[in-house]
Amino acid sequence: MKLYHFPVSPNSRRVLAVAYHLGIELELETVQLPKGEHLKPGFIKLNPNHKIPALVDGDFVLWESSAIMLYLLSKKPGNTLYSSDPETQADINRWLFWNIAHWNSACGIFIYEHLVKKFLNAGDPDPAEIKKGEELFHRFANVLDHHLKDREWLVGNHLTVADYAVGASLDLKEAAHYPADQYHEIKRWYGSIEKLETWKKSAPANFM
Ligand SMILES: N[C@@H](CCC(=O)N[C@@H](CS)C(=O)NCC(=O)O)C(=O)O
Repeated sequence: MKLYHFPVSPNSRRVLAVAYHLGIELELETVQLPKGEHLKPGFIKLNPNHKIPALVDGDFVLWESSAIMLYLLSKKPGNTLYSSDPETQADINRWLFWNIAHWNSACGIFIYEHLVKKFLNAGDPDPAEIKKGEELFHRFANVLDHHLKDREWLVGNHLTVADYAVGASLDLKEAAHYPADQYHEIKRWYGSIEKLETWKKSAPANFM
């Protein structure tokens, strides 16, 4: 299986970490976003949204990081990152959807304003966008921080794909200036993710 990715992207990293965790070897193809490689016809054919990550498994092409993680999990039945219990499964899925719909999007505003714009020479962060980002970030960080009280992991009592999914959105929290200082439970939990060998292995070699 081949993963088209950009190493610095949290959307790529969550997939990579899950693949390492499952012991699935992926052929990696870097799509240089700063050079616009995701806009070239060859890549658009794979993902018309021109977004990484994208996975190619024979004739099957899959995009969206959460869908890719679930596909990888389905290749390793009985793995501990997912569950066959319907309630636990639904709970994990809840966090995967929440992440893409709310959390990742809130974090993405800071990534775009503080990092991507620099690489595109697109000017300084827009104060109105940062304000919108702060409102969204605090709204959802409060939910996450509250949920994590007295819990080691997001679902049940062991690491699941939900931790990789939601945690990856925090990957660029310092570089992109997330307003995250006050969220102590999130900090503690993310610290546990940072200690995982699979997480360390999925880190980009260079920042950009
Ligand atoms: N919801 C998508 C988000 C993917 C995404 O936003 N990827 C960014 C990099 S972090 C991208 O490729 N952006 C290029 C573009 O939008 O043109 C996923 O989970 O895979």
